[in-house]
Amino acid sequence: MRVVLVNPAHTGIRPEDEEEHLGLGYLAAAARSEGHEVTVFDATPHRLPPAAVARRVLGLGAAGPRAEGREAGLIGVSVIFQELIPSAMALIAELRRLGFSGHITIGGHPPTFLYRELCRDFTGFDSVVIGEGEATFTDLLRALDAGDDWRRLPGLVDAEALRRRLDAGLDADGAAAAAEPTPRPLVADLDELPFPARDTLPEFTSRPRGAASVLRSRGCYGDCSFCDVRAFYAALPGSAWRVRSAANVADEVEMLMRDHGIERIRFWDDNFIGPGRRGREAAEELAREFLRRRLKVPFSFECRVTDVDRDLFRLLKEAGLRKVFLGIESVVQRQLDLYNKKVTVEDNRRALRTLEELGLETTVGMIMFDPDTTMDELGANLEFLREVFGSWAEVRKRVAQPWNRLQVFAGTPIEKTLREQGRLKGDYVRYGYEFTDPTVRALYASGAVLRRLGLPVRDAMSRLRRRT
Ligand code: B12
Repeated sequence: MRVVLVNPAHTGIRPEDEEEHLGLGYLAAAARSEGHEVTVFDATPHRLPPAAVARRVLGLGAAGPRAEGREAGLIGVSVIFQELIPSAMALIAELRRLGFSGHITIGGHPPTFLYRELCRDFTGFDSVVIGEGEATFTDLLRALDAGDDWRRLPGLVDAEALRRRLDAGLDADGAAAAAEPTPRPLVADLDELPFPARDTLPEFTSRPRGAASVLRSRGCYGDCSFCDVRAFYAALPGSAWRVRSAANVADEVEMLMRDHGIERIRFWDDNFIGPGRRGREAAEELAREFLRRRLKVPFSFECRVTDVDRDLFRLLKEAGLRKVFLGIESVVQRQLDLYNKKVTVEDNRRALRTLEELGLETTVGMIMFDPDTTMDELGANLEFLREVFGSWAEVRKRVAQPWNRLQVFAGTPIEKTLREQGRLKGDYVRYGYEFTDPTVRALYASGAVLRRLGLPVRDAMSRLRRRT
């Protein structure tokens, strides 16, 4: 079957931060391994609006190398960011308006948690793939190709059936329960998955950027209240944290270096260091495999502060580790507890110190604004950042988004908490909440403006302090 996979443009990502969509690369490779003809169109590097993406996918107007869509049996639309739901739905509406009559399926983290709402609020798509997509997607293609019934496949929501039940006036819970998909077990052995089809992502692999994204494991043992990863994998039967063998990862990295001239690797594992001894041993094995093959490829990853272990990280550095992203989030214990980080302020300090001593470049993620943030807490976080990084210029370089506020995503514990407290505002595209402290509210708003002007956060604070 001819298949087109599409990612709507994420215009919120700065061009230098764009990453290849590994999920679509994995799906393309899985479908190809069963003989399907697959193309991928990631609209992010092109920054095209949904209507233009639909025309491009269907080969209307500017006929490019990807004019195959019209004859496709299936178009798959990825929704990995909640804020892209409107673009994805507009794209689907436009595909239908332009006459595409094949199957349209959607998948990703947001649809996994919001399939009921999406079926209630939008038409145009036929099915929703829940959770990890490879096996459900290939089953769907096989069934469509053979003319078999696809509606009751595990891991799949029949969107039309769910809409009918909702229209028939069943209450939302009853309707959902009646059309609940059968869970699809997680991929037990990640080594069995074919490598992401890199030729379907030419915008990235043909760029003279020299860096590629690789996914070595899936799942995280942490349970941070703002993150949906645990719910995404834990909702499905099977071990939520799985890691590829060191040899399998090194094979992919070698291929990227050989076939695509890649010189740097960014591992996008939810948490590079997995749980307990098994997690550490797997990281060690990878380091030893890189050293044994003399890959000498600089790499980066993200992990939890409590994973930073001097001996392990020394070995990883020897194997090529250069850069670590740590989700510090805060040095206020109330916030660390609210985010369920299960770490102390001292754990944060220790991890930063160890990485510094090992000479590893460290960037950190902070969530300084939550609904109950106080001015004193903001001050404590800013002081900490300045103390550990030495200057405000360095803070701006090392902190991914200093003015970050707690974002609420579907499927996360914080979504549930704020809803139960009656504090969740807005709809699922962009949940919001009010700050309790009016000064913090004003500061956040002014900070957003200052940020756009490129002024430092500290100025915003001192100006506001002078005014209050
Ligand atoms: C790499 C990455 C990025 C990259 C961009 C990735 C891209 N392609 O555009 C960068 C670094 C730019 C980024 C940025 C951000 N990210 Co990010 N990112 C990731 C990360 C770590 C890995 C993505 C990945 O490769 N996954 C692995 C593949 C295999 O999984 P997948 O993409 O989900 O695809 C599978 C299934 O979902 C499904 N599927 C997906 N699409 C489709 C489509 C079809 C048709 C089908 C059938 C199935 C299907 O099948 C796939 C194969 O199994 C994920 C975490 C994660 N586990 O996914 C977060 C994640 C996507 N990011 C997230 C967030 C919040 C952000 C930021 C907002 C963070 C921030 N505060 O700055 C920013 C947003 C950008 C901005 N406004 O600046 C959230 C999204 C939550 C949400 N519900 O919206 C995630 C889930 C992390 C989390 N747990 O909270 N991110």
